Amino acid sequence: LFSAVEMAPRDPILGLNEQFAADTNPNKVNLGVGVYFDENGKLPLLQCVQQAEKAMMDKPAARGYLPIDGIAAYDNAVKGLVFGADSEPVKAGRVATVQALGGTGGLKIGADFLKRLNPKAKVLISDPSWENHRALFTNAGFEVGTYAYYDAAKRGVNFEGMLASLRAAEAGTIVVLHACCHNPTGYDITPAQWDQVVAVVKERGLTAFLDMAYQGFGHGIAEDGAVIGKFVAAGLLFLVSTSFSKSFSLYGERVGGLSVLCADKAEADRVLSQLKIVIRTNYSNPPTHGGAVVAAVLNNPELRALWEKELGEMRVRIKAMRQKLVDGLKAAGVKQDMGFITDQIGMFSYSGLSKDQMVRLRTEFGVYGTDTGRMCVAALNGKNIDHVCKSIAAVL
Ligand code: PLP
Ligand code: TYF
Repeated sequence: LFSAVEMAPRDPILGLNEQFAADTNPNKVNLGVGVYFDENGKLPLLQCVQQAEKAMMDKPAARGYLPIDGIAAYDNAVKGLVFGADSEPVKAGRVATVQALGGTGGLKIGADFLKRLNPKAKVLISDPSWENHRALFTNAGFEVGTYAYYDAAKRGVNFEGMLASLRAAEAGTIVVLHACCHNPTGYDITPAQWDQVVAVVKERGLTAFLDMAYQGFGHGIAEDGAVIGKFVAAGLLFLVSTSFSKSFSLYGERVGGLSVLCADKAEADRVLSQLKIVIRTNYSNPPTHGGAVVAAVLNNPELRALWEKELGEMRVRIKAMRQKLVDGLKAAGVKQDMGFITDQIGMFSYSGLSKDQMVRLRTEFGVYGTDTGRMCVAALNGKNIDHVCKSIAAVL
């Protein structure tokens, strides 16, 4: 029955983890996968999460099935975070939000829903993008193309190219946009450039699908969320996927969501009913624990303040590591200006290193990044940074 099944290629990023685990180099550093590690190189368990979990343990609850669209208090908290609790769309009840299995789950529910709605639509992702964007939308049945984004020579965004790609897209094209902290490049567009993107999306009748996997890792929770307000203000209807994997350090709990902004409440009710069919026919309903923890934190003022503080600390530490990387590379003898690393934002740095250099980093020095030159600066710390700087200097 399965004799003709071929071996599928490994995920280029998650596959690196296996290679890293097998590496016996005592100085090895994993800058491959996008995971935040603290100053001690440990995956943090946030205090706000621990406190919410303690409170839950004190009052143990049975675990029946959740509603198909998840915990209501969770969905409301997601709406508040994405659109603002007092925003017009939330107050008008025109946002349909469902709990999803991480940000990936939110993207997949959205993709399946859009495929039913407009089967002929094409999808555009940034060039480059998180590789799973292409795979996920392709598997949902879409033809996936790219819009211009990264300019390697300039070390930044090819914004004119981006606008030109969007202007050339057919009406109805689904455009996947990184709301903040672009993965993999680390280069975001400015608020003024977002205004121009919003205008083109509106003019050309495109469908924006905002992927918000790093809210709070850029400039702040509200600052990173402000891009959503721009689409709302333009009167657009669009989709937003949310991930709490990074912002709550709850990677394995698979907590995320999908929000669809509709014209009015009646439309949102109809859209929600369709999202529920997508969910029901895939996995029936989401798991309880992660959503309950995030809802408990976001809906309790003290825990929420603690979360904002802890998220702020992660954000600030990543920025400090970027500066240390720039300084350390200089001290290690790198002649070229590496200052672009502090222009980038979020968890990643597109280092500009070639595939050969990345392979050397891995095999000779135990420093793991992706072949494309992406490094997760959120995994740097005071102990591993010297080794990373010296290793990069050696391959440059
Ligand atoms: N979208 C982007 C741009 C990401 O980098 C990630 C990374 O994890 C995701 C979505 C998926 O998030 P999750 O792990 O919550 O599924
Ligand atoms: O880009 C990253 O490293 C994270 C984690 O298939 C990730 O977004 C990577 C690959 C993948 C799922 C998650």
